[in-house]
Amino acid sequence: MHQVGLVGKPNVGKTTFFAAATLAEAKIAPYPFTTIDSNRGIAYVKVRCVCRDFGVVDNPRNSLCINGFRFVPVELIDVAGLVPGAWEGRGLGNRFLDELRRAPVLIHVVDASGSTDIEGRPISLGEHNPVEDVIFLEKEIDMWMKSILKRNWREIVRKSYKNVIEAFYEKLSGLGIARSCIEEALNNLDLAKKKLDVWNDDDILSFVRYIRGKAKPMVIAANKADLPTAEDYIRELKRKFPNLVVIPTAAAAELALRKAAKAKLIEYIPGDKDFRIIDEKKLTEKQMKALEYIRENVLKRWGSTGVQDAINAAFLKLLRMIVVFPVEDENKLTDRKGNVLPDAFLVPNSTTARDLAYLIHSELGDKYIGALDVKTKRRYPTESPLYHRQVIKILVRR
Ligand SMILES: Nc1nc2c(ncn2[C@@H]2O[C@H](COP(=O)(O)OP(=O)(O)O)[C@@H](O)[C@H]2O)c(=O)[nH]1
Ligand SMILES: [Mg+2]
Repeated sequence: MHQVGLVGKPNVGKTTFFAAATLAEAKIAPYPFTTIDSNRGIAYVKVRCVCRDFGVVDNPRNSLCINGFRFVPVELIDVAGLVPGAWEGRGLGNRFLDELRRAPVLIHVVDASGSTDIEGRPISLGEHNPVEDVIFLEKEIDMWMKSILKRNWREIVRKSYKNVIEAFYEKLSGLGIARSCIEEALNNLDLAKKKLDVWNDDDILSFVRYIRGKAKPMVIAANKADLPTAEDYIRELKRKFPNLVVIPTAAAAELALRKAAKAKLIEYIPGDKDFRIIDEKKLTEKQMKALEYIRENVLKRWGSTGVQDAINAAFLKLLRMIVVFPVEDENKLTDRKGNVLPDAFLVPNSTTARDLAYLIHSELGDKYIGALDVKTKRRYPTESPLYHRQVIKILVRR
């Protein structure tokens, strides 16, 4: 399953975000535990389902369909809080960085209200600028990657005589970094022709910076957006980091809404711009006040709690993934067992029908002879990448 890591200093709301995002309406059969363990859980990418386009009622197996929205599971990791100096092993630094190795995309949760200092200690509202946190976290990761290279530098230099990319790849592949990314960094930074013997610290740093930006793209979840000091800081974050995706979030609000929905007190679907109270008599005065606070300070101000948007942005924007719906029967839109639109797959936007066949099953890949675009009922070219929300039938050799 695709992973996304939640990172940031302590007390910004990572665990609250995690709890909210992994509290689902229903559990999905193939994944028996909605929460895998204390810091790994199932969250969802939300896309418009194709069921309404086709006017059918679906029965999903690997995902959920709620009110015409398909929720595709992804694994969310609540990484230990990061404090300055983590790369040198401070705090839970090493654990933090180890978790980070595997995640191809990150959500950096910052306290946009400015009520926690650089190490996450509570301070008064607005006192700390979250822009510093973004700079600090990027630097931590850079320093950590740089330390890995520095530690192995002689070996890398020696191996580079034969093949520079392989020399780096050997040390960086464990962090989920591809050869193509290393090659791109060398070329774009004009380091391809510079012998490794004469690289200085700045060369190494700009190299890892480039790689980190590509291999560990980050959504900034500007959390605690309900608090009055958040608005200005969110504007500043967007201005200072035009290349990052900054999404205002209120994780605590999302958690409260999902809990209320689960308790059947309100109707609310993750990502919605409002909720509906089911029976006012069932709510205590305190609950009513809390819901009203959320409506005024989160939903009306920001359009949603942002939690679902942040997860969506990580996969659909940063990783440029798409969701496709394979079926076996192009008329009934079913699998062999008669399930309508059973599966939704989150895949890179470069995925072809043949790639998808292999993702589903290696045998299916081996027997692939073509594909049918179910919407048009035409053959879909084998070399063409699939498109978002495509319903596709894989044709196989018998
Ligand atoms: N006002 C407000 N407080 C929040 C929000 N999200 C989390 N918090 C609070 O921030 C504190 C730290 O949250 P926690 O999830 O434990 O942070 P972590 O250390 O990053 O995992 C808790 O008191 C939360 O209730 C939010 O959206 N708004
Ligand atoms: Mg936590």
